[in-house]
Amino acid sequence: MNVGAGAGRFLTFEGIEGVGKTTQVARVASALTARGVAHVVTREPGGTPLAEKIRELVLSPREEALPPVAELLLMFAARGVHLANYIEPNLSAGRWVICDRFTDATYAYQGAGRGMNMADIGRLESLVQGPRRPDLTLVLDVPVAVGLARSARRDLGKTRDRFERERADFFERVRDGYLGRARAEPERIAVIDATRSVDDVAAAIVQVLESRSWIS
Ligand code: Z5A
Repeated sequence: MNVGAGAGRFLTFEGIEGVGKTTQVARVASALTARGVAHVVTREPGGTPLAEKIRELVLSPREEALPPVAELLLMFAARGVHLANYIEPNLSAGRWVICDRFTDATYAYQGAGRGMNMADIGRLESLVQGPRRPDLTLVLDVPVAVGLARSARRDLGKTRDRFERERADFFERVRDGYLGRARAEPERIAVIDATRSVDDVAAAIVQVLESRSWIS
């Protein structure tokens, strides 16, 4: 769904673990604040009190296995809540929504990573989202070893969640999944080389927004 004049824009950030999404979401939010652009920042899975409960269910390691199909359905259950109760009302009010992960993560993690059927994911996407898609998705890209090293440094001594316990080959499939989606939808998805410094990555993202004349 493309936004009309005056409506909020829907921006999503994607990438494997540790690429710097959270860091860059904060930077883009500052850039929008500096330009007087009304916006909210949110994340998936989660973003509302109820959707955050689902996040806790999906991410917490526990003894009983969470089968991939249940993981997939929980991602979309959280998304349905988040869209109805937070994303759509903010877009309707004219605010930009900056979201740390969205449905491209489902294609990359549950599809490319876990091997769930892409057509099934597409059906759930239509069911839950109707025509709503991000206006722009920024895939922050680094080699898997770089992302994992960054998150290991950040999380030293902390308990790792269900995804952080995955091995490098899982994240290689996820990264390939993102890059494949970017090749298939180059107008919506911009790949940003995130091996550079935080400032350089932030500047590259602002440049993408300026090149679309969304900000100046
Ligand atoms: N998931 C899914 O499977 N399916 C779905 O549909 C959705 C999600 C929506 C949620 O995790 C998990 O849910 C996610 C996929 C799954 N699991 N994984 N993996 P999350 O989004 O909450 O957390 P995350 O994806 O693991 O992100 P992260 O580890 O928090 O990383 P990040 O936000 O991309 O990075 P960061 O915290 O901004 O930076 C990491 C560290 O690197 C930190 O110390 C920074 O200071 C540093 N950093 C950042 N940028 C740089 C640069 N440019 N140079 C050097 N160092 C840097």
